[in-house]
Amino acid sequence: MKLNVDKEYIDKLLSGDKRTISRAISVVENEYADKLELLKSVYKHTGKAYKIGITGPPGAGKSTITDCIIKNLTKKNFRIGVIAVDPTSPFTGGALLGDRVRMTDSTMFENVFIRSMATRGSLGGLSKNVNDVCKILDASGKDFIIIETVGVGQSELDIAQTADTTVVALVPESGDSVQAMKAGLMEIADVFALNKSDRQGADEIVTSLKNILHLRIPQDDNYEIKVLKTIAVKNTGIEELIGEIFNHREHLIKSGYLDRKRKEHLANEITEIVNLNLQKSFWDKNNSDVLLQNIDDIYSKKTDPYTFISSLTSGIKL
Ligand SMILES: Nc1nc2c(ncn2[C@@H]2O[C@H](COP(=O)(O)OP(=O)(O)OP(=O)(O)O)[C@@H](O)[C@H]2O)c(=O)[nH]1
Ligand SMILES: [Mg+2]
Repeated sequence: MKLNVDKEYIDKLLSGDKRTISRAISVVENEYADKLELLKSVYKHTGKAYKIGITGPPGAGKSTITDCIIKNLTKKNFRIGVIAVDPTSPFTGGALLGDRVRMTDSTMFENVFIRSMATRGSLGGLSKNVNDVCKILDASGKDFIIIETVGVGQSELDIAQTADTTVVALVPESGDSVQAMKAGLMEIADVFALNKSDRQGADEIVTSLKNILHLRIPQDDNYEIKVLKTIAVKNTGIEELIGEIFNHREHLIKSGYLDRKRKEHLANEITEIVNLNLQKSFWDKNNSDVLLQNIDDIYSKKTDPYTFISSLTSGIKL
């Protein structure tokens, strides 16, 4: 796909034209040739959208919550971009976000842009891709960008490196709060949504989450993390959840932490891109071949990994 990244094209993107957004996202996602030129032109138009991350275990109701949030915010005339990372597997009973969200009227259709992104196989590149897609949506005039990721493994930690406010959705049957702690969800949550709280055991989980949060080492920004009960299928508790997201945003802006957080994210993003580029260029065909040719000698102890590494990287400052 070849774009003509001129002023006219950028203006069309900034105006929120859906086809233009869609093509721009394809270009950054698929690493087409125009990608850098596009991102360079877009960068100065970013920073206005507020990014909400929603993560949690498979089937916790993340897409249902996202759907409720979209409906609520579009009623308030906000423009929303949604990125659903690694959309649902057939095992969780979840549905593709795009299928779940019913565009009930034309204003909603006009103001919401949803994109699903597959992550399987794109090792290491997930957060970079999400960041790039965020920039496109941001520049296109969205007030909020919602990023949904399934919290299994690395992706939920990545989301906290992109989002301004991270919502962690848990459910009564996802086990106790100790599990959430083990999965690293405690560290990244700015607010907890205990979804499916129509089911048994909700109050117990809320209490134990709150207890654990009290034991947490106070973070330097001293924000009290709330645990809210939601029943997304009935739109119950969503208004409160959105209220809390807005409170957190207010807190970040007033305290100056939003700028600090975004600068940290930016520095991380740049580090990650440099790392990926270095890695890619180092493991070009030649070095990969040298490793393959020497692996027998290293394995059979004719030489050792460290001597080999020194010779392979000689001339590079490590
Ligand atoms: N009882 C009950 N069911 C719910 C609630 N919220 C969502 N569900 C149901 O839970 C199932 C999974 O919901 P999704 O919103 O697709 O969950 P998800 O977290 O996006 O799932 P994945 O993307 O596959 O991880 C669906 O059948 C929903 O209808 C709730 O509050 N109560
Ligand atoms: Mg989902």
